[in-house]
This record gives sequence, structure tokens and C-alpha cells, in this order.
Amino acid sequence: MEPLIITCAPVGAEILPEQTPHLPVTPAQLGETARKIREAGASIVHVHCRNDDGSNTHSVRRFHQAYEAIRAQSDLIVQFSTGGAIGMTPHERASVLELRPEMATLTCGTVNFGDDVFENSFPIMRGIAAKMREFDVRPELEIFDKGHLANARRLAKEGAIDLPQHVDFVLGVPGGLEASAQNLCDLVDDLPPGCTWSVAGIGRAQLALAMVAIAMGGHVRVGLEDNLYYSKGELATNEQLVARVARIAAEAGRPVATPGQARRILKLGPMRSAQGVAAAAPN
Ligand code: KMH
Ligand code: ZN
Repeated sequence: MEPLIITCAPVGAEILPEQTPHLPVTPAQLGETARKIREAGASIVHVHCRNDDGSNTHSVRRFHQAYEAIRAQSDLIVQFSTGGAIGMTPHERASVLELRPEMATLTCGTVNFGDDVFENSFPIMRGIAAKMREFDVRPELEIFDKGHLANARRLAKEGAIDLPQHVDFVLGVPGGLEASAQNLCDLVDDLPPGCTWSVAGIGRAQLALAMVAIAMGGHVRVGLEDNLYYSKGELATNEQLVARVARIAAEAGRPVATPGQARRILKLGPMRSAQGVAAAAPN
């Protein structure tokens, strides 16, 4: 099996700063988190941004500051969210692609999201995918439900995206596919040939599905975006969640990938700086 790629999603758009003291809100805090999760074994950071008061923002300026802060402290693969927060316009969600991060998410379908709807119609998906092409950003296909893989195949058939790609299964969102090993296996069986994959279990499912993915040869996403707790009633830090997966993987004979190894596995180019200019990777 390949080394294990751990993605950390340290912020998200749903967690309120009142829920945990460990949410990185400012670019400086994100940079510090990047250093700590890299030391703990992560190779990708999935980025959302907040204003200083903790509210969500998809401002290009704030993402640029976050990108610079992350790059100043780590060689992580930087993956921007284009999902943003419920209520953001597709234009807002895609605007940050002009910063040319190495990767960005492309959610492959609409899904109920608690009492809200996370809207990703075909025109929205096509628009975001086109911007990814324009700015040479590699998509990570976010799959919240089984039909989203069919949507990805449809997008590929019409030429909006290329396949294979790296796919992230987000399981356990209220309104999406439930987080179970059986559902994960069904999704992996249905993957387009050549795709790599990771799983992000929501809440308590994060740990269990990470262990399943380690055993299956997939990759793992953890972080406060998906799960606030280390154990029942005990709040987690992002680096604790990464370190635990790294330890379990080491026991299972799958050392974690460095960002350099992850770039090779995902067939990405060299590390990019915050200006989008290629820079030499330090590893
Ligand atoms: N915050 C969710 C509505 C992504 O980052 O691409 C969407 C999300 C997915 O988090
Ligand atoms: Zn996200």
C-alpha cells in the first residue's frame, strides 16, 4: 500500500468559536495550526477562512493571507474549499481559485445539510470546474452521497472535469450518506478507475472510518471541521486528531506520507507558494 495521506480540515464553516477554544480563526492561527499538523503527520490542509470575529468569509484577501501564513510555516499541500458556507454564492465560493492553490474541493452534487441545502447544481459544478481549469487547480471530488459519483462521471463525460481524480467521501452529514464501513465499501467499489480516495467521517465516525480506510488502502481526513471531540466529552485539537491517525497507521504498517510523497501519489506538480509561483519543495 502507498503511504497514508492525512488531510486535516482544521476550520470548516459550521463550528462556532464558542464551541471550542481550538478553532484557528485568524491567518496567524491557521499558520500555527499548519506547522503543528504537519509535525503530527498531515500532508494536506483543507482551508476555510474566518473573520476575526469567527464569522465565515471567502474573501480572496483573507485566503491569500491564510495561504501565506500556512506556507510560511509548512510545506503542506494547500487545498482551498470551494464549498464555503451555506448561503455563499457560487461566484464567492469560486473566487479564491484565482490564488492558484494546488488543490481545491469540488462537491459533486446537491445535498441536504442539516436543515439547510448545500446547493451544487450542474451549472454550479460546471462553473467551479471551469475556474479550476482556468487557474490550473486540481480538484478533489467531494462525495456526500452515492449519486454524487454518477454526477462526477457525467461531468467527466461532458468534458467539465478529467478522470481519474482524488476523491473524498464525506460520510455522516445529516442529509447525506450515513457513515458506515458498508457504505464506504460500496462507494470504493463504484469509484472510476484510477481514482485515489480518502474518507472524512463526521463526528464520532471520524475515527472508525479512518481505521477502515487505513486497512483498505485509502487515505484519511480528520480535523475540527468534521469532528470536535477526541473522545466523549473531551475536546480535540487538530494536531491531536492527526497524531492519533498517524499512530494507528504506523501500527498498521502504513507510515504517513510527507507532503512531497503525497504530491507524487496524487500526481501534483511542485509545491506552490502563496503567489502561485512554483517553488522548490524542501523534501
Ligand atoms: N461547509 C459546507 C457547506 C467544502 O469545503 O468543499 C461545505 C464544505 C465542503 O465544507
Ligand atoms: Zn470544507
